[in-house]
Amino acid sequence: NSESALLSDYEVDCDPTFEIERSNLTLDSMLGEGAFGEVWKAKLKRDGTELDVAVKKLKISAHEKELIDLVSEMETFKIIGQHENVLRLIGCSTGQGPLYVVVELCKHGNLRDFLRAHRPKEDKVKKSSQELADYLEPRKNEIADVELIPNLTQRHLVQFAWQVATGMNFLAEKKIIHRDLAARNVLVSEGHIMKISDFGLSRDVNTGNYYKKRGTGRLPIKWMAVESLDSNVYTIESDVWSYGVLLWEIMTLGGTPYPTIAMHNLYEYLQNGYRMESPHLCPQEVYQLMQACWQTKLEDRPSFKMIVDYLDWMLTMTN
Ligand code: ACK
Repeated sequence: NSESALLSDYEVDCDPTFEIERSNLTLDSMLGEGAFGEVWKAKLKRDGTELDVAVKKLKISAHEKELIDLVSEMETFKIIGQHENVLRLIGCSTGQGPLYVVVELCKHGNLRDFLRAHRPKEDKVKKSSQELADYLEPRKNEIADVELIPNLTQRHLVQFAWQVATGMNFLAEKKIIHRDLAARNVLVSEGHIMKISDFGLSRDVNTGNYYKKRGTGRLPIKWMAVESLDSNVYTIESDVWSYGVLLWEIMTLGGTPYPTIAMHNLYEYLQNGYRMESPHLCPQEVYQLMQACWQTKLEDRPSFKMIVDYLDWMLTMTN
């Protein structure tokens, strides 16, 4: 199964508004890879200048399923439009050769690893067993381009959370459900701007055209709302639940949610009303927001608009 054979099977439409001439792209180095896809740092020649970009492409090992995922991610990108806190599609190369999806480059990598890079190296503070378990997890290779924020404060963290909520509010207005919101799927670009990414699973609730099962068959269990675990229901409100888990990840500098609970037991815990404790030194107002996001009843959870307003209020109060 070569990529071009797959492409010809599925006839990826050339969309002139987005088409990028393949010869204007130079792939420099690989930023990351999964089983079936790769992300490359690349240069795009455009109007006499060179722009740093990221290129998503499939590996030879990819199947039609992964191609469909990548194509629908691209289509979702196109209908989303532009927002500062949502990863922007620059264009794509369809025509002859493998499909390239070209997006803006986020030089600081994903939010989870970015936060983890800010943890003190030598930690003399006594830790709870939960935090300890989390610390023992191997740290991903440091990303070459990560510029640490000196003296990262709670305020920075709340600002990150505000940015993500703003991007999610924009998606919610467009009736897009993300379905895989997590710190690993938020990218950090120049100036520490948060960009929501990974629309491989997202779905336009108007048309239902963008529904897909997860590529690898793995589900983001620890980010899933109780009703998604229970009956596979995904809504804007289940994205709000995941946002609460992401907020927890932010306030723990990239902690792993429910570190002491095995994935197969999680549903029962949640059903019995168990929720994660407040992270160490987390402002009460932020923990209350997490708890609101984890309400069992969908209608009891705040909307992204309410979350943005609430965080706005917090940032104003602590200015
Ligand atoms: O965690 P990372 O550094 O951030 O490694 C993964 C890898 O590629 C596979 O997804 C990184 N990545 C994905 N999209 C981009 C992008 N637009 N800019 C920079 N890095 C990216 C991601």
